[in-house]
Amino acid sequence: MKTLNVCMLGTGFMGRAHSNAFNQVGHFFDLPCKPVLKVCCGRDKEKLEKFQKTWGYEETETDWRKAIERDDVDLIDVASPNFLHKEQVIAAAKAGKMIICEKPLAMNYAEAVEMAEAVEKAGVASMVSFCYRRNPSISLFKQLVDEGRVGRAFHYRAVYNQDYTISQKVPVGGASLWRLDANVAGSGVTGDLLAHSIDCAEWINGPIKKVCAHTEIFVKERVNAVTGEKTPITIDDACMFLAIFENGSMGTFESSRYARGRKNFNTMEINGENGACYFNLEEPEYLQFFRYADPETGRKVEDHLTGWQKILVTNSEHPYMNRYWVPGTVIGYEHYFINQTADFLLQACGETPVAPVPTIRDAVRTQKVCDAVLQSAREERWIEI
Ligand code: SOE
Repeated sequence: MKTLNVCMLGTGFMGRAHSNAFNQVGHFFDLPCKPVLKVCCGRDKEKLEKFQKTWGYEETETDWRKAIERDDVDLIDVASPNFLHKEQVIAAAKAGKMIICEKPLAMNYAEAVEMAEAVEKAGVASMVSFCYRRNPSISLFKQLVDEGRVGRAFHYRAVYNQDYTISQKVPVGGASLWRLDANVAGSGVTGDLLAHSIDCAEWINGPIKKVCAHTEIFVKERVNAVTGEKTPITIDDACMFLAIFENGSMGTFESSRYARGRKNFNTMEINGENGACYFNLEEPEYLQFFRYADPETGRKVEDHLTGWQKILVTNSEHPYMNRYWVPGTVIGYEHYFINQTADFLLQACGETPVAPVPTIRDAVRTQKVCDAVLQSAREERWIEI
């Protein structure tokens, strides 16, 4: 079988999630090629060596430019902090490598456009890691909408809340808290969390036409984990925005890292003429579906039978589930990464994925909406996308 040598840039949370996916994907999917963990790259030597041993990389490299240019590498996986994405993706494209990039794609829309142009010029396969699309319940959510079971959409609602920055004592910067530093992350919850919500929303309900947002910074200063100095915080800690979709439906989006009690609370709901769907990542194996009318006949479901149905998404007929265990047994967070890696490898090798992957060009669109949200908050007005 053809092998595909992987170079991983980054040894943090996402470096681990992606490495695990490469190790596991061949156990569950019939692939035309076998990923080989060739080299991992990071700046901290000790951490890098531990990472290499844990995930089984053949070699290590501390200079990402050298790693990208290696002749024995086919695929660059950009799992580094956001400010590095642009340079690394463009270098990978110029070197003719396939690219997987973590979200948010870039620090801003202008960077994202440059990246997409470089990738298209090089003609290389790409994917941005919007992993939640590959949760089987969210995939089923999209399937039901595409099958017309929701019908004309009126409302779309997304919430993505966490609570890990409430304490003023949480520092900014360093390996674990770079997401609070505007120079490293680009934006706060808008790029980190709402990018997921926007990606799913547009995938399921079509393009957003305009947005009106408000953002908040609750803790204005934090100690920098590296320098020990007090540093002003400039990223959005919380963001809420209204959206109008091109199909005429109305959207509300809310995200915060100050939602006490919420750890990774990612929900989405659509309400249409024929039905509704609701997903909550705290119960990731379920999709809730309200059937009002049959999409084919238009006939209304009998009154005494209408109500929310809680579908346990573990049957072999459900997206991705025929690759795993028997009905009734659930899969978890790491499987969204395994599923997206399978789709990427299938698509890149000319075979049919379960669902087409979001390319770097697709993610430019998400970045455009994120930028419009932040602009709207700054200028306190509606912004057309
Ligand atoms: C932030 O805490 C974070 O790790 C995001 O960066 C991920 O994209 C999200 O899926 C989980 O939360």
